Amino acid sequence: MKKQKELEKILSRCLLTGDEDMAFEKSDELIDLVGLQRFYVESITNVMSETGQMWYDGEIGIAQEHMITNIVRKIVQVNNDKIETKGLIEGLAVICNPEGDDHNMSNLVLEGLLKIRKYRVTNIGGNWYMGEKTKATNKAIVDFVIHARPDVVFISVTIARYLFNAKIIAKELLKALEDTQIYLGGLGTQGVVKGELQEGIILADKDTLETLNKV
Ligand code: B12
Repeated sequence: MKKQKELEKILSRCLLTGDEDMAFEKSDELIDLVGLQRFYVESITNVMSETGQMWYDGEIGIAQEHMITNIVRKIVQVNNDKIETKGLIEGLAVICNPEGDDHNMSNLVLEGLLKIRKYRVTNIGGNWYMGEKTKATNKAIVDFVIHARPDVVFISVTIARYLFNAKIIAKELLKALEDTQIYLGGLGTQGVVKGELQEGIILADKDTLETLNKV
């Protein structure tokens, strides 16, 4: 635990200075120490929330935050690519964000965690903001997922004001996909209380691995 915290601190420092090579090196050390899954749900989340805090406190600018986000994204993508996906697959998963929400690092992390569990993953997260066309955007997301007929859908919402959109997407998917597990999670769901979601929509646990192990 102490070693993990120390390494996370060094990783944060490498990211702050834009030292990509050292950031990769420290990430590899962390993965050796705690494993890829805990690196994703603990180290990446810790380092990113610390980055957010520094930006919030005015210690770093938005450009520096973007630089850090871009390096971390590379680290997650490189590690996701290393996950072996040979043999029988468990099922198909689609990961998405609601219209308006630009936070998609969680999608990449979830992609890796599902890949480890032998899911074939389609990630349609990205910058879905399309001016005033909220309804059309949500429909595009819903239509895509329905057409894919996945076994599992992960809807990730970070900004609470887009929770409404996420709920609309979940509701539409629930109507059309009888045998699909529909999960709603992310920082934007923190204020959601048990029972608030429509029956059939699963609220992700704060402990992401707890949820992933039940999929
Ligand atoms: C990077 C970042 C950005 C980047 C996003 C880049 C990108 N393409 O992703 C940029 C700069 C674009 C950005 C913009 C904004 N951001 Co921002 N951002 C962050 C930051 C620093 C890191 C987020 C991150 O990548 N975390 C790492 C991932 C892996 O962690 P995670 O998302 O929590 O996911 C974990 C779990 O939640 C879970 N999970 C997530 N979804 C799901 C779904 C399911 C089904 C399951 C099972 C699990 C699960 O899995 C992960 C592993 O455990 C956070 C700070 C923080 N505390 O996180 C702020 C933060 C999220 N942003 C915030 C804000 C306010 C904004 C802006 C509104 C700022 C502004 N004034 O413009 C804009 C909004 C833009 C938009 N329309 O979306 C606030 C959100 C507060 C709130 N909840 O409403 C935060 C918390 C910063 C803060 N302290 O104020 N941001």
